[in-house]
Amino acid sequence: MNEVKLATLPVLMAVSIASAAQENQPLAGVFDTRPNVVMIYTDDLGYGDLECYGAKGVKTPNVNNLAKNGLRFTNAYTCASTSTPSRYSLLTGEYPWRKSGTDVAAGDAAMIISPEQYTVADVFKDAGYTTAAFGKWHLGLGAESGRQDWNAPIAPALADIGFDYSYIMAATADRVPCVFIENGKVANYDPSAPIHVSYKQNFEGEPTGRENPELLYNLKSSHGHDMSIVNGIGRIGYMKGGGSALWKDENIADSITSHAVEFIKNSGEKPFFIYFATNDVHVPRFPHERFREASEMGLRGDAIVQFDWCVGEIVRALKEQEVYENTLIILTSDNGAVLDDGYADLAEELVGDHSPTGGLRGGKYSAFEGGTRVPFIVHWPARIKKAGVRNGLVSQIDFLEVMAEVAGLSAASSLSADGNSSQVNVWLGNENETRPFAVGMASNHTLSLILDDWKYIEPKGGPAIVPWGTGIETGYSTEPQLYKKVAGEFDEAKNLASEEPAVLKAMQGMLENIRNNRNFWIEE
Ligand code: NG6
Ligand code: CA
Repeated sequence: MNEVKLATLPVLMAVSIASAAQENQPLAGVFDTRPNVVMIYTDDLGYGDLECYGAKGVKTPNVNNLAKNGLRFTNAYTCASTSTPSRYSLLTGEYPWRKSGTDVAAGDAAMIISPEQYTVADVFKDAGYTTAAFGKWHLGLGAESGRQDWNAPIAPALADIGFDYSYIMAATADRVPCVFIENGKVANYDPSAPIHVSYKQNFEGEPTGRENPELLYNLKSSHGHDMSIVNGIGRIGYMKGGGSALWKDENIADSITSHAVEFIKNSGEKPFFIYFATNDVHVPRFPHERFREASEMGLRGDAIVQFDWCVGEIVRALKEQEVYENTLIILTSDNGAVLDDGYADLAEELVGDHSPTGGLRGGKYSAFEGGTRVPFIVHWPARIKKAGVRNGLVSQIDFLEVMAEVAGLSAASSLSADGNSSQVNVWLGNENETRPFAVGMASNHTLSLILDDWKYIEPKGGPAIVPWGTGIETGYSTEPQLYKKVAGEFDEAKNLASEEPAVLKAMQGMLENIRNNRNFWIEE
């Protein structure tokens, strides 16, 4: 049983990484059937937050449809329990802990992915696709942190890492600057209100949430979020100006969706890749009026309904363009769920009997399952003929490599530091296949190693509860933790580290191998 399997584990294959991908050519023959690809990447949507994953008090009919007619995975992992590191890994295929500066980024962070790095957008461009990014970016812009001129074109930007078109928020909705950036320039730029941004000090005469709480007319902060006020909501960081370019939080979902729909309509003959990264359901949760009270859970539930509407609009546009059949839609989340993440939006008070993590321990920020296990749906009518639930392990680390396969790129060697192209079979639904392992990173960089039946959380000190008011258990401990799957779920209440020393040792060795070797893989 487990011992036998574990004994064969740490077999290592060190494969060199392609420094550039010029040698990659689209494969002849697959050209005409290559799908369009839409990656729908949600923010802070927990494992249990969609109706098709057991959500209560909220309806998600559009997502349910994708799950019903596609594949719904129950053991899919993101690479980290916060946004920036997860997104870094998703787009580059490199674990976030290999590269410094991939922690939750400020709104004035320099671009974290360097133009020399090969990204999933480059994969698609090399394969002859048109590429676009919409919504939350949170991976930095410009050459130097804190030195961007927001009143001029910013470089490097997304065009330098493979995106033909982009309409993004620099960081998060709770971080300044609160403007959309289209192809490296502030969208709807208002010359009468030049934009200044600082994460160090306020601009003279500008109100802040800390000093002027009476101006927080749309949402009050519960912790932090007490610097600049935009649209009656306190933010992280200081900004001045923006004028008519400032976003209204209630319109964010509409703005990114309408731009994505427009892009689909104008896509022309080439296949396209869309990275559609929603602001929902991150804080500040301030959905449009037409979604208010659409759920039984207040603003957080309403934001889920709004998200589902966005999915419906994308699907509708694909159908109108008659490309729905041959479009691969992947829907997943950057990290697990959180209720109170810094605004008094009653998420905790109104949650009722809904479990945002689907009963998993921990949540956003944590090493426990609630931090990195996420919804994961794959939908591609032309290709996936047998819909259903898949229980195999999946990791977002493979996105770049799997997409290279889907786009028909022939690669002489590995295209990423840590992804594995063979996982295309798992992603497209081969029932008998599973990833041999997944690695997750908590907010203090504690790593977890996940196998089919065992989960190991490495020892590292830290507070037992996220210290800034979310109430979430971190899973940090100075002791090693070893959890076993019981009836399909890791029992993260029962640490078996001292009872199962052989398993513990094997997993510790394997994690060290992964840490020390790019392209670590286990031979079948
Ligand atoms: C935290 C913020 C939280 C959220 C998070 C990043 C406070 C008190 N909390 O520091 O609100 O913005 O960073 O979330 O400021 S993420 O999903 O983008 O990683
Ligand atoms: Ca997030």
